[in-house]
Amino acid sequence: TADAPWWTRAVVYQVYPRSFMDSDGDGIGDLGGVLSRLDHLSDLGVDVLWLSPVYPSPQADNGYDISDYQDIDPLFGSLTQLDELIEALHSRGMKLLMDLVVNHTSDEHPWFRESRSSPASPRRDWYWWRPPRGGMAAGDPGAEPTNWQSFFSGPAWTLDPASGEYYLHLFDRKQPDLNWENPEVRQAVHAMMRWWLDRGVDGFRMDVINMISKVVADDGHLHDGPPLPGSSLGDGSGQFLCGPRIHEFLAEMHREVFAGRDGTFLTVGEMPGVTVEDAELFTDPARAEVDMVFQFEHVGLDHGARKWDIQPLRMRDLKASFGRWQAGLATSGWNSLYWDNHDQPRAVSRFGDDSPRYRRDSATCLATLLHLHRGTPYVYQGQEIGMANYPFQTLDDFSDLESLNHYVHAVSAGEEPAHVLAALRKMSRDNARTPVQWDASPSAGFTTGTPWLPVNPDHVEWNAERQRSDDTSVLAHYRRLIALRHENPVVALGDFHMLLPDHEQVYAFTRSLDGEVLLVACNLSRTPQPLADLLPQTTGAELVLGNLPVDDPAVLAPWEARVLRLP
Ligand code: ISL
Repeated sequence: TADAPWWTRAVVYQVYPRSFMDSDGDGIGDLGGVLSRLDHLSDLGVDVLWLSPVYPSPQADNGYDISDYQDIDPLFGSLTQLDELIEALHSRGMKLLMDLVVNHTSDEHPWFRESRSSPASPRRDWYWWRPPRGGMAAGDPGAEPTNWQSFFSGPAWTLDPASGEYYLHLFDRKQPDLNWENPEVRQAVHAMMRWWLDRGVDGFRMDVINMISKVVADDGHLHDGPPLPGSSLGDGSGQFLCGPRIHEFLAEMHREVFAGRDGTFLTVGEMPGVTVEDAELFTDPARAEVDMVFQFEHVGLDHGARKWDIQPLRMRDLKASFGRWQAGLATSGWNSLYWDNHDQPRAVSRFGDDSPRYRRDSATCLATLLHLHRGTPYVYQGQEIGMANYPFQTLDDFSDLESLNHYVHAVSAGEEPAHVLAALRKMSRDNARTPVQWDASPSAGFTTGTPWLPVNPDHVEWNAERQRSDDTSVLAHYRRLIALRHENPVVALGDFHMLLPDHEQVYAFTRSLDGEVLLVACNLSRTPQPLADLLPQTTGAELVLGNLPVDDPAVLAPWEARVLRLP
């Protein structure tokens, strides 16, 4: 266990800078704000800060559309402040992960401007330019080179009238995909990454990194995907998720950027649709690709093909999924663990119970469950104080382009507006993007100006200041969980074994290492559960950490979580 990498004991905290803390009163969070709240992170005990994008950007997708990889957007501050942040984190023993968004750039990046300027441009081939589908005229309905649907609704291709060719964008039209087949593109990205490491950053969270390799025929042709029900578009994911050269590209990146460097780094690849089998290859240390991946299985269990088709989560599906990932990466590779992030609804509202009675208990129960799994836990800003979904009323309350595009497309395709809005309320990414609730003041201590997204009215009760001095708060519980991982090697490295796989209310498992066995039991319901009957081995076990005062050792109260040491 002594030679296990440092990140097996680490907890990562994600900052979405736009919504974290505003230092200049423009209503948008910034680096000055992050610098002013570092005590919050060191008090919590986290080891790594992952900073969502702060690079110059038109902000079409809140910074995931980058127009300059080697600077800071004035909206967020300056390179000098970024250097200060590196320094301030390092002096507190923390590390900084930058967000690496290189599947696509902004359409306002100089690379794309050059590429678009002419089919003869030396940068033309840095992006995916294709003529209209055979025999069709540019701009005709269905003339897009493939039928792929973009993740943000509509076709994944946009016509450039000047050349009569289309460019590919798996996300928004302002996010053209880079062509990783071109070695110059790869070299430019590697050089940029080295530049950041030389500046002192400690690694990268790699945005949709499993989409950089597309299936390309020898003649350069890209292929259609299966048609989507009720749409003229198709599902292209088979043509670009974990494509044929993905392992090669990541191994090359590792070689070109990290190999032979002094220091301790962390790389985590965001990989929608990745399978356990693929994840094991990506994270096998012997292959030197990435340290861990974000997988998406558990955040897909409560909806159908689209995230907007909401369905109830069945506990046995969650257990089967997490259990498979724990088993699949048990001997080589490593898991990252998360409930939510800036793209997902708030965990307590989605997986817990955000009613006043159970909000605190379910937030701490979910935290215990996740942090006791084997893997590196990620805390998304505000989760540590039990922040919940926002009470959106009308369409005007939403800001995210994914939500707004979906509304327009769904309604024009004949879906009932009230139904579409109901799904947005539950699933919109804006739920995660309201400002962090620092205190009970009118703008929650986030800004002296008008916040870019309204603060949740519940901040009067749910805020960091109030929880800081309360030993029973969600915040205090997170502090204890993080400390437990640091102190106890079983939490970091112990073997995982799922218990009661079919039980719909109790989520239980053991972790064991060198003869020490922890049993974790969580009641994910409002109904008391007969712990001693379900798991007799818990009788007389020592309580290591719980989220509620133990009323009856034989019974798990609603949303109670216990970490027990078995004799
Ligand atoms: O948010 C999603 C679910 O609706 C995903 O499809 C999401 O777009 C996907 O997880 C990729 O996310 C990342 O890349 C996007 C960016 O908008 C997200 O914020 C980012 O996390 C494009 O860069």
